[in-house]
Amino acid sequence: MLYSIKMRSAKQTGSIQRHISGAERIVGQDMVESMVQSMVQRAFTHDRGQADFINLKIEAVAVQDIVHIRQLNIHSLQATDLAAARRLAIQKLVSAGVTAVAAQRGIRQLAELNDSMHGAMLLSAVTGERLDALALRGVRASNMDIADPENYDGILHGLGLTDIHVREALVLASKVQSAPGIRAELCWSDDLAYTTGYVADPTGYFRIPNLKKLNDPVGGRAFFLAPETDIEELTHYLENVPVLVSPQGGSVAICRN
Ligand code: WAQ
Ligand code: MG
Repeated sequence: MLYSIKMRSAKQTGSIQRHISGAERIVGQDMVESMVQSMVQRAFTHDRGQADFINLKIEAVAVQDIVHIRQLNIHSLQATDLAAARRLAIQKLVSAGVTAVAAQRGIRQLAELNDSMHGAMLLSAVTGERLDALALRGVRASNMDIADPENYDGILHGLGLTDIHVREALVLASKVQSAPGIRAELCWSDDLAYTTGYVADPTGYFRIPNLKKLNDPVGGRAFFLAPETDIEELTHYLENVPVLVSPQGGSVAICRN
């Protein structure tokens, strides 16, 4: 039997409860306890602060419901400052079929957030207009994990990518690109010191350094949708359908722009 474990943690600051960290995995029963332990530890030792509220959910996943997909290939791009990084992100979005206007509007909408969203904005890949009405909640991709963690960790390690941000973001991005109607994703972290973000499209996961200003606590994600995407169907897939991602180490490339 497989179990989905979800953790989210927060900290009360004045009258506001701020998000600290979240994590989710799908693991065999034998791994549930140790996974819970490491998630709790993470909530207590996060650089956004020490959580004073931790929510844990553990539920069985029916094996026959699981969708199996492939991990996106990883590409590491180069950009030496914020402006260059954002130009590069726009370039990648445009090559994924997002219009230049929509790409620019997407970057602006993430950059102008006053506080981190919980999930992602759904944006039109044509106009850049926001399509969901979920404000700071946004749409959360959930119920996904890697199918073969040891192999995956080995692949990432071999690329020098040992940070948990990459590990998790790549699984999320792989699920998102397998969803109906998605053209591309843009993301940067809400973790203060984590400035590398990415653009993903069906052809790969493109890491972009300096996509966020150092020590900026506001992160965000935008999913760019093809015209006439069924938003309800897409949201259901992203939030509820359990997905296991098969690691791919084969065709990793370093791209220089
Ligand atoms: N579904 C949709 N959006 C989400 C989710 C989710 N499950 N989790 C987070 N977000 C949104 C939310 O708006 C956050 O504020 C924002 O993304 C950033 O979340 O290869 O760590 O978890 O080195 O802080 C990129 C790694 C790391 C790049 C991204 O995102 C690399 C990261 P964080
Ligand atoms: Mg974070």
